[in-house]
Amino acid sequence: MLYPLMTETRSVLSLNGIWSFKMQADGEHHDPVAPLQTTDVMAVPASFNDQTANPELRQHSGYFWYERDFTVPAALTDQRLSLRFGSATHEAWVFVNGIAVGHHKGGFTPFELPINDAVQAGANRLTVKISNLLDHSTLPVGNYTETKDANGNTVSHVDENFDFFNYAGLHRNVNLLATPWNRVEDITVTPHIDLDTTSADIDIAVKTTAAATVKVTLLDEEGTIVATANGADNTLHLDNIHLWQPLNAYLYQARVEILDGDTVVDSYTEPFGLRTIEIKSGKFLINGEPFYFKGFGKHEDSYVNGRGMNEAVNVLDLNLLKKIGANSFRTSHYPYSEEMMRLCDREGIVVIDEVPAVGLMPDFNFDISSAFKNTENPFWSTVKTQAAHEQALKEMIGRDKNHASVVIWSIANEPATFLPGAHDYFEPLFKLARSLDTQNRPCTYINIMMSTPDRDNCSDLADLLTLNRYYGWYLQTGDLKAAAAAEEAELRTWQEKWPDKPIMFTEFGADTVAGVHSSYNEPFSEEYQVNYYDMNAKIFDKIDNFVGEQLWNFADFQTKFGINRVQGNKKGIFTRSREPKAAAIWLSHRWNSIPNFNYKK
Ligand code: GCB
Repeated sequence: MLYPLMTETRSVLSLNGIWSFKMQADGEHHDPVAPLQTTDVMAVPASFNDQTANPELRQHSGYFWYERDFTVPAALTDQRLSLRFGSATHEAWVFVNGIAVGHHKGGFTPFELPINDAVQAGANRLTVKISNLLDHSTLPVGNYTETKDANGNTVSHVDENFDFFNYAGLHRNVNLLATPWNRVEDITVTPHIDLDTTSADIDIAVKTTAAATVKVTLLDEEGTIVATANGADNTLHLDNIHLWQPLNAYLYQARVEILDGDTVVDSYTEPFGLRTIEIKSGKFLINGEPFYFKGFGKHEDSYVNGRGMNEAVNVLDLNLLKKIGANSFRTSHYPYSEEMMRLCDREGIVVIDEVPAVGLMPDFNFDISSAFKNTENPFWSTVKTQAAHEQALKEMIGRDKNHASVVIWSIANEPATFLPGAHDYFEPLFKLARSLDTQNRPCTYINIMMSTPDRDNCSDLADLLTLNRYYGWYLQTGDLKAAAAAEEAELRTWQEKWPDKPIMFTEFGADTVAGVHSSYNEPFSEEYQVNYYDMNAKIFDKIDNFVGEQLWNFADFQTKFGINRVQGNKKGIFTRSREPKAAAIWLSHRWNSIPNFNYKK
């Protein structure tokens, strides 16, 4: 799906700002034919949860209404008008002037709804009903229950089956788009790069809404035309190419035009980078060289905005990431905003892109040792997420397929692959992901600690082994010596079992309360976090096929209430307000001395 761009033929009008807002109380209904009766307001884009001073609203599970007026300029009414939501979390029903114009389920991907039949030039009213409900058919997976209140009304409850707060609302940009009727609908860029001759054949496939005369122009970073072609399916040849390199990005632009004689009917420009990705003999090669991942699992999470897009925080996070010597992150546990993906392309940040498939386990809790015993749970025969999972993969890959920054698709975070039935569930999803990506990026799932080499049922499906391990935290708590022995033994077993698959940690970490110190290496202290990372680093350096360390987490983040969390998860290297803990200094020394390439000879 194309990002909304203003071009000579297209207008993008922002509908961000202050909207009217109303929580739908249990037993209440609202007919969008009438304007919303409310005095509450919410800023968009942002989660609604942390903008309110009302605890009941913050925690409410159910339905919410957003509404605002907007003006359609008369000059645009001849064009195709649509509303485009960067995301609406988790399900949205959209009405214009009380008329239903569309619906979307899935809280982390964009959708666009045509509205010509519902709008007029001048004043219009836009109403959006949102649900934040999750259950065993949605991604993420929530535990849904109902009770009755004193008036007999149904009260919904969602218990997150995962470790982040269920923020909701209009999380990303809302725009009114005016585009030509005959327009460019999609562009797929597939480079075939010859590293020896530094040349590339670039397939550009253009989807238009009707048969059209298409012209493609490739421009380099200076804006110089480097190739042109006519037609919707073309291969353009470039010599002396500039590669997109980690932390040294180079972006070309593909300008795609629909022509009617000399008249430009539609015009759209898609940025893209040239880089190769290959897995060979246990190494992860970018542009032919063994790459070492240094970085983080992150969250879209900041004060007040919640999970809402916060571009200033995105810029700061990438600056901190570069300063600490990192080169990559994972979009744990859902696709991040399109703005963040474009920023990563531009900054040369390497991204593992993840669908919101989190919570695919029987019962989320922190007692890992008990789950080791639970090997016969029929979870995979009861879960109903297959359709949502397919849709989420289609929408994520459809949105992000052209991003040079994306080097791996993550098909799930910590699914219970140690339980029977996991392989049957995942095999079609891996097939689907591979069929959707013309760039053939490696696919993986993020392996949970209980899925050890002897118990995991799915590692044959993944191109590499991406492991989340908490030796020294959830297991061997406070005993780094025992943790080190267990961790090294497991890594060696994986390497023996799959000698050609690169191995990396996609999570490892220790909760650390900034300002807590200890002379006794106590868990939760800043000292323990440093020692924990030091212990891990020594093991990583001993394992030949270990190609990267993405720790958990970049910053402290908000979670649901619970006895294991004090105002959220404290495994950040930075606090939630992005101040460094002691481990940030330690990491900066380590990572700034590890090259991006050829670390493991
Ligand atoms: C995990 C999850 C992540 C949690 C983390 C933790 O394995 O993937 O979502 O936040 O552990 O801190 O427990």
